[in-house]
Order: sequence, then structure tokens, then C-alpha cells
Amino acid sequence: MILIGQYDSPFVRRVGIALRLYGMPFEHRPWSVVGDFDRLLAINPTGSVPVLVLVLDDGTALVESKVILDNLDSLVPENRRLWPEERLGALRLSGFALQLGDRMVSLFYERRLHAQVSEVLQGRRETQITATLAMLERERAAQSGEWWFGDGLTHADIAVACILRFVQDCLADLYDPERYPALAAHAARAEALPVFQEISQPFIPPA
Ligand SMILES: N[C@@H](CCC(=O)N[C@@H](CS)C(=O)NCC(=O)O)C(=O)O
Repeated sequence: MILIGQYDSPFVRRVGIALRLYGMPFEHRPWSVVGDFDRLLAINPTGSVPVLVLVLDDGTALVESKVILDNLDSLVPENRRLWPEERLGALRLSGFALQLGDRMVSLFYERRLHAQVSEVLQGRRETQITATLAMLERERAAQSGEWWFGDGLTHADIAVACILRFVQDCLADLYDPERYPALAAHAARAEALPVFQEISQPFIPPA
């Protein structure tokens, strides 16, 4: 398998972390969505990452981190899957984390790429991001386990941790760890794991 995309994307990173945790060998091609746009388009016409190319099959390319992880999860024995027994709860949480990530990407591009930032869009995104962080903080604070659903790390834990790294990297003004102590502890616990340290790269802003 070939994973395309850089680990400063929370979506690429969550796939890379899961691949390592599953023990699945893969080749990583850290293509930039800007610098490698043309060759990315040839594989994924939406020009987005992550893309997972299933080389051992027929070269099928999967996009969208959730689609990719659902497929990978179906390939491993049940006891290695990264969805907990409380699957609905973890899906729900992952959904909020991923939408939060999408809002962050949108705001980052708005601020970075538009000469004249839309105040309406910026305000809307900031409200959405702040409200979702507050909701996640309340919910994480209500859980005393090591991870969100108990002892085992799940896709939902990974998604939240990757998104929290992303907000610190590219929208730091919206994330004060002291305001979100339960989330900050969650992120610190995840980032201390060897797999999070290995599947990681400093943020490279698009030129
Ligand atoms: N919902 C997608 C989000 C993917 C996404 O937003 N990727 C960004 C990088 S963080 C991207 O490819 N941006 C390039 C673009 O949108 O043109 C997923 O979960 O895979």
C-alpha cells in the first residue's frame, strides 16, 4: 500500500498512525497538495490528501480518511480493530472531530490564500471551531479513562489528537490549552506514544 500526503495533515496522519498500529507495511509518499498538485490530480481529481493506493490489488486509490480507515479495519482480525465495542459513540465522536478538522482547514485557507479575508466566513468558522472544542472538552472531562472509551486507543482518540495538533500548528490563536485542560491532557498522552512521535512532521504552510 502507498499512503500519499504529508503528516502535517491530521487526516493523513491519522491514517499513517492506524497503519502502524495495525502492523500493515506501507510506503509513504509525502506529496504536497500544492507542490505536487499535478501528480496528485492524476490519482485523485479532487486534489486532496490522504490517498491510499492499494498496490497489491489493482492500484485502486481510496480517498477520505474515514473511507480509508473503514477499509483497513475490515482487513484486520477483530481483536486488532481500532473501533471500540461502543462503536456508535466512537463514530459520533470521530464525526465531530473530522468536521472540526474540515472547518479548521477551511479557515486556514481563507486566512492564508485570500487577499481579502471574508469576515463573515472567518467569524462563522471561528464560532464553529470554538463551539466544537468546548463540546469536546466537556465530554473528555466527563471520561476518567486513559482513553475516551476506556483502556484502548481508538480511531476517535487518534482523530481528536491529530486535530488538536493541527489547531496548534495553524490556528494557534483559537486554541489555548489552559482553556481546554482535558483535551490538552488527551493530546499530551497521545503525542507521548512512540507511534505519534514517529508519524509526525512539522507543519509546512502552503506557499
Ligand atoms: N475529509 C477529508 C479531509 C481531507 C483534507 O481536508 N485534506 C487537506 C489537507 S489537510 C487537503 O487535501 N487540502 C487540499 C485541498 O483541499 O485543495 C478526510 O478526512 O480525508
